[in-house]
Amino acid sequence: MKHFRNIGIIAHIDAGKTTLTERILFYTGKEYTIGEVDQGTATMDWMEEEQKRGITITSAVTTCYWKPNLSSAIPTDSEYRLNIIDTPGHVDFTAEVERSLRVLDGAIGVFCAVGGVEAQSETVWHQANRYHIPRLVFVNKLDRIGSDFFAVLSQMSEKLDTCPLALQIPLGKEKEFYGVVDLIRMKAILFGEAMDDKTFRLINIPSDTLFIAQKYHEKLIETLSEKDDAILEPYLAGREIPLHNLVSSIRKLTLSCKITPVFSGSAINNIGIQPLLDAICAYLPSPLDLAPLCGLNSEINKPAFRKHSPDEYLSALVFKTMTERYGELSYLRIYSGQLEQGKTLYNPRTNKKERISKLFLMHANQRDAINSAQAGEIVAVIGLKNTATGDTLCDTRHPIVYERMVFPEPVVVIAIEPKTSVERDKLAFALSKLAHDDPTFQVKTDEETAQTIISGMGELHLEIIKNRILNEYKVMANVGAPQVAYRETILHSVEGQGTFNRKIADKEHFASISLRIEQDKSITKPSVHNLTDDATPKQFLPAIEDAIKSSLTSGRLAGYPLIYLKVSIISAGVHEQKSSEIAFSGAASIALQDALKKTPSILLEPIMKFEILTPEANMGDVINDLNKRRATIESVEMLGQSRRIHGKIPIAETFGYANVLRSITSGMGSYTLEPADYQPRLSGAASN
Ligand SMILES: Nc1nc2c(ncn2[C@@H]2O[C@H](COP(=O)(O)OP(=O)(O)OP(=O)(O)O)[C@@H](O)[C@H]2O)c(=O)[nH]1
Ligand SMILES: [Mg+2]
Repeated sequence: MKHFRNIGIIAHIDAGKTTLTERILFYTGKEYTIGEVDQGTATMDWMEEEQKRGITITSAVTTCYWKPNLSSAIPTDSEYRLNIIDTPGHVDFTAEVERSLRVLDGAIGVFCAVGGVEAQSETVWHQANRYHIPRLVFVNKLDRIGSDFFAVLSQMSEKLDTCPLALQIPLGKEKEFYGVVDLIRMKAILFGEAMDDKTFRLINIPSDTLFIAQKYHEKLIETLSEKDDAILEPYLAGREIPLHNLVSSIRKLTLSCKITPVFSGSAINNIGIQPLLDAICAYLPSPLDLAPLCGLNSEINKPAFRKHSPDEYLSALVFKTMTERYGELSYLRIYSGQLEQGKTLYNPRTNKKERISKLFLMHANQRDAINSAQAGEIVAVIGLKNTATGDTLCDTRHPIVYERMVFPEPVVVIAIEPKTSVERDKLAFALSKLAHDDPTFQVKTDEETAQTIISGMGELHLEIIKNRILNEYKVMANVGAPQVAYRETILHSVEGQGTFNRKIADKEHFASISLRIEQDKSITKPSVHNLTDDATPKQFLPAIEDAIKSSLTSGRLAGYPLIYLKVSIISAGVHEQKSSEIAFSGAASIALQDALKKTPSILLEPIMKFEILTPEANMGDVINDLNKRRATIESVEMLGQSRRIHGKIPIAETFGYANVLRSITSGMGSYTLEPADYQPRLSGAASN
């Protein structure tokens, strides 16, 4: 396991993640030819929609092997096993990044040398911070006009709460970019020019780069000495620091997230790939470097721990499911123990046993059947019947539940209806499968109009889903225009009472509840809790919670879900014989409706954080147009001849913005949006 590396490739859209991953597949010998995003031949972008659009939509997993050959500081006789997940950069597919980061041990951030640290790179960086994932950065596209490696270093210091440590600097610039300088060994590395040439050469640093290389070498030693006493002491004594001491210091500081080593290259021109592969082995963690996992023993409701070891009881997390024509493929990260084909596992959430009928090692959409797998591996299985993304699977006699990942709420909705009644069942089937696999895609029926409403993270997300329904599931359906997924909240804190006293199937049911609801902007998903420990009998709390949460999915104002709400149970009336889950569930719903009647509700609209890149010449027009769209402009950044505008805008004002920006900037502008928060919508919103 010492030689396992589970890593993700994360960044802003178009930074070159897939292009880099394709090179990794080629250099490690996994693929014999290089797949290109632009030609629709990338192995990792295997979905039809991905190949057509040249963007990644779904995260793809692969396994390859690498024997380090550049760094004499790590043993070169061992082969490292790299399990890699290439993630999408578009914010609409943020769920793919979240679920991948949840099960990965390390990551490579890919930044464009022209765009620098762009919006989505910042977002995924913070996502990775939440999981304390050690990272390396690959500054890509150094062949592009306007590229600036050192500007990216400064942006990393300014925008990301990390200490970037350049372990390389580029050789040459823009079209003349031709290699990298290894600042640890103080050698230049040149790469074979032919596409299929995997060789590289170490030469002395050319004289025109020597001065700056020495400056950054000294900076490297200085930074390490500031953070690591093992380097400080020889540094102060003026002693030469052996190469392996530098490497082990960098490894130690990377694993504790105190520094981020930075590399340079041009994926499309095959520059800088082998040193990056060496660095993955040298600096990113193996599962053995990680702390034991903490979960919950669901039987006794107490914390439980598992070491990252094949000798422990089995535990694994399902991070992705993919519905296929003949069944469901579930992706697992095995944390402890060993898994064999035919084994029966336990899912504590559903309280059901699951049998693994087949086990696979995945390579994008291709699969190799295997008989067994162990702790530290990422595999896919078929045979699970009642297991969803986020579920833990474990040994049947030793239950453990790990923390689930949290996914954001959808912000855009569209109506969809079958063209004929024959298509109705087919549509329902397609929607349920798509929603099962994608936690940020939801399906709802409008109670008044009986229309099917689907919701997702943005226009592109829903467009892809629409195309999959029409092309993959072959359903003939009409799809409406995108509309805002509004929310509601209450204005005042109020109390409500509810009593349930009914005879159902010859059995009396009784319960009463008194509760308080109040607005709390720190809570996006409604939370329910007991005001005092004995406010309700504990065994009925889950039923009460479920009833309240389901009542909150439809507000009184316009039927939108309620958010920013805290519900406190003040007291409950119990009858020894008659109280039941049904009674408490009924009483909770009545009490909630009673409270909601007493306070006005307001409509909330999703506000998006935007980042717009425009040529300097068009900036005035872009800003004038934004002002008409209720946007708030927060700052403008200079990037050579371009300007990057940051701010916030209601999502309703962004539909079709791609065309608007294209026309203002003659196709030169680009933008990204990501959900920020919800703000009151003053009037005329409910009808969109
Ligand atoms: N000039 C230049 N272009 C590159 C380089 N690497 C990638 N590209 C181009 O950048 C575009 C995006 O590359 P991708 O690899 O699809 O980027 P990505 O980060 O995977 O994008 P998403 O998965 O959609 O977020 C493609 O047109 C690539 O050919 C590079 O080193 N130099
Ligand atoms: Mg990609």
